[in-house]
Amino acid sequence: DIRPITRALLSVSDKTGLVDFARKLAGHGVELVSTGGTSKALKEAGLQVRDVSEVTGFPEMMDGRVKTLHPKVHGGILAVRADAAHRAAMEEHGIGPIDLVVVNLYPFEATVARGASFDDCVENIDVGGPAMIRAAAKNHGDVTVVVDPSAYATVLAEIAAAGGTTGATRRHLARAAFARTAAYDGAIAEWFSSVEADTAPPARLFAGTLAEELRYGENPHQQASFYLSGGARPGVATARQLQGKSLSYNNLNDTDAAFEAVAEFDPARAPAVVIVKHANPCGVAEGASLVEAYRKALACDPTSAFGGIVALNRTLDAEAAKAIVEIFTEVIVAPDVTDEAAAILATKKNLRLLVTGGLPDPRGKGTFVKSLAGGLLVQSRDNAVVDDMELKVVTKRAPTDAELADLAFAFRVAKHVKSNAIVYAKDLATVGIGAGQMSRVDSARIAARKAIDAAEVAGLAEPLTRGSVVASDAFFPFADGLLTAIEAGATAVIQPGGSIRDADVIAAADAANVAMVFTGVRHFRH
Ligand code: 93A
Repeated sequence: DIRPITRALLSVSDKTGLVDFARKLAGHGVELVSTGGTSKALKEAGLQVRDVSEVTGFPEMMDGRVKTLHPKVHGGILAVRADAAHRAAMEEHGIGPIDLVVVNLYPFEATVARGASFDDCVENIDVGGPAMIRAAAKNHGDVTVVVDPSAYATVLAEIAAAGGTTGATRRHLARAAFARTAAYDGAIAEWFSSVEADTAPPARLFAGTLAEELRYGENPHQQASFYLSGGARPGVATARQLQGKSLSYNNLNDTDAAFEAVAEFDPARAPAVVIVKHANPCGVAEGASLVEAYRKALACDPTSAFGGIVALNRTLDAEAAKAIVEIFTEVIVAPDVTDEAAAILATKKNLRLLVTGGLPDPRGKGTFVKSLAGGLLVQSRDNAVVDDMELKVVTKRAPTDAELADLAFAFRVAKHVKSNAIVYAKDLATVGIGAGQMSRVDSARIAARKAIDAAEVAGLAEPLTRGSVVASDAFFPFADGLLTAIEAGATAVIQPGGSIRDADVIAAADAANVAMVFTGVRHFRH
């Protein structure tokens, strides 16, 4: 299924590699047809080019808005070569075949990015280019379409080897072509919603650019890929990987969870560390140094931390790096890393190290997309932060300052634990985390049980939940979950409140001299 190339239409805004490519095409006897600026560039390089206006019999007009939108162009691209009626139509109307379409579009995204005026952005919406790209991609059975200079070499190599392109390459290029026009239109729609109103729903739901084909998905029998959706937020998508194997689907998912969680902790206040397993934190702590924060986080659940993801809110230093490599860790992610720390990690070849260049703003806006069978769910990012909440003391006893600090800490963590989330904390470190249970009381029990296990590992007389505080991501529907926490040793509680049985829950707290605050804000996460 080799298709020879006799005539190429070149119309590109990004002229990278153009002259060299066109010269080599001409060397293979390909006739070159081109639009204004592209044609000029080729002629200046001494190549023989036919202007598209000569082919169409129309001048380029209306500031270039109409240059290639003509049957002599589109007929030449869309005609099915093996179809006698199509060939007859070509003959009748004097349409010559176009076997190769080389188009890259008006730089709409770059125009928006440089803050150009509304009219400037509109003028940079390409119409003729996408039409040719889509026509060529549709007719990939006969026609080769190239939308990016990175494909020039492949096309030349096939022409040199076989006198034309292979069907597999044409199909692959067609896919890339539709991906490009889809992303282009997505960017335009998104720009319109951004100028319309702050509140307009995102126009572009799944028009990211393919960053990487992943080895597999959550499981080896699932296929997966990783798309970038744009935006300059520091995070896993834009991070630089300094060492280690490429990231798997699960690595990316877990590392994102870890980094978003650690970003809740203002680096100006204290160093903080989050350890994640299966997208849930299994240890979180602030400390006087990163290494102290790491050891405190690790102590929460050292069993689960094995093979985990470690996220830090400050530049990773040598002391912390030494501590982290003491156990098997899959990924480390931090805003930056010192040379000394990087050298320590370099001894662990398989350890993946990501630097992000900064932390995302926990209060920043964003869009979350989740797929369900036959549709997508879209919501704004949970950017509520406990420091902004009006905490209401609902019990007879108010929390002490130390309890209050731990309560805010625990609620910050609970935001990043899958619901139902129960988080025990003491001295700005988690001491028990219950995640993802269908019943809140089970989460409270599991978190307490994990604290008992951690105490055993550490050889402590009693679990660290004694004298701890507890956070719940949503209200306690009954007193039972709270009673479990009190039994485990919690002396103060933070929760949204709002249950019809709040009075029962408050009475249970008062009976145990436990202090409780309501946040009025819920942090479900699923
Ligand atoms: O304004 S357009 O939408 N109308 C057209 O008919 C048309 N044909 C090609 N833009 C059109 N193009 C675009 O012009 C191509 O997609 C390419 O980006 C650009 C190349 O123009 P020049 O060769 O003049 O630099």
